Amino acid sequence: MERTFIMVKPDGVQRGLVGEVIQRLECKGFTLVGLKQLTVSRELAESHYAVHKERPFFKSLVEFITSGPVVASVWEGDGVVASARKLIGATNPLTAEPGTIRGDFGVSIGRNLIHGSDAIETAQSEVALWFEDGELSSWKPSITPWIYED
Ligand code: IDP
Repeated sequence: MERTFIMVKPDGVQRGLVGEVIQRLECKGFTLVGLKQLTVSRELAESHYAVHKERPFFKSLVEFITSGPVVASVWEGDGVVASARKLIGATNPLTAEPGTIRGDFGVSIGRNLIHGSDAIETAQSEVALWFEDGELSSWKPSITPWIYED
């Protein structure tokens, strides 16, 4: 089953949106398989955002992500990577559609509340970067037949 990595960033934690994010993903029908709050080290932040290391906002992004606790999670479900990106909305909250997390709760690109893996391969490497195997639970919710036809 497909998995994705979702992180509520320090602004989302400070604003009390952790429950809202979890609820939206649960209500959609995805399964939570890993969850933890942590304060991110510089090393982890730089690895996570390595693809952006030449961008002008890289330094402030790393400083921001390491500035307070984040809530890291792993979710499972059919098409979860692309679907979670839709639930999250566009990178800039000002242009993100209403009904998306960023569209409903944010106004600034540097405070866009949440991260979600952008592709299946990225999701696999991000899950491995943020979680040990023993921190993830493989389980099948008993409600599964009410979410999937087979
Ligand atoms: P994504 O989070 O929607 O996948 P990316 O382009 O991968 O967007 O950028 C990673 C993160 O870097 C964004 O979520 C945002 O926090 C930050 N970021 C991207 N572009 C800018 C910018 O132009 N100014 C400040 N921060 C930015």
